[in-house]
Amino acid sequence: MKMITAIVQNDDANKLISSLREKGFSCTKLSSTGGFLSSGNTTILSGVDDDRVEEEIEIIRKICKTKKKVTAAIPPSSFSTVGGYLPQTIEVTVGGAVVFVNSVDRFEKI
Ligand code: 2BA
Repeated sequence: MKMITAIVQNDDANKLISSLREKGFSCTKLSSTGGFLSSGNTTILSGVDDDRVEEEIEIIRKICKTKKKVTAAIPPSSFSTVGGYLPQTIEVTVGGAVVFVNSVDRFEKI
């Protein structure tokens, strides 16, 4: 078994969860915050049999699209050091999804 951890944009999360459930994948949705932009995103945890990992990743790939976000050239988390200075903005490409696949040593429902 593997644990898929997918960090996705909030806009994509509900559609992704519905699609995963339709195909029989179990998942848990967590509210999370990106370290760079300090804005909300969604982390989805999904335990999946080894032979279905690629199928789940394909669903994530299909639904989670890249997006452009405009942020301060100095990320929001360091605003307090800037004082009255208005920082320049930069455009960053976020997502579609950041996906980690880890092996699960043991899985039990008790
Ligand atoms: P954030 O950390 O808020 O990053 C949002 C986007 O900002 C990133 O999109 C990337 O395009 C850009 N970015 C991040 N760090 C940067 C930097 N030092 N300089 C310039 N641009 C930077 P994604 O790469 O698609 O990441 C989306 C979200 O996924 C991240 O939100 C973070 O929550 C998570 N993430 C990405 N890589 C990760 C990792 N290695 N470990 C854990 N979480 C990760």
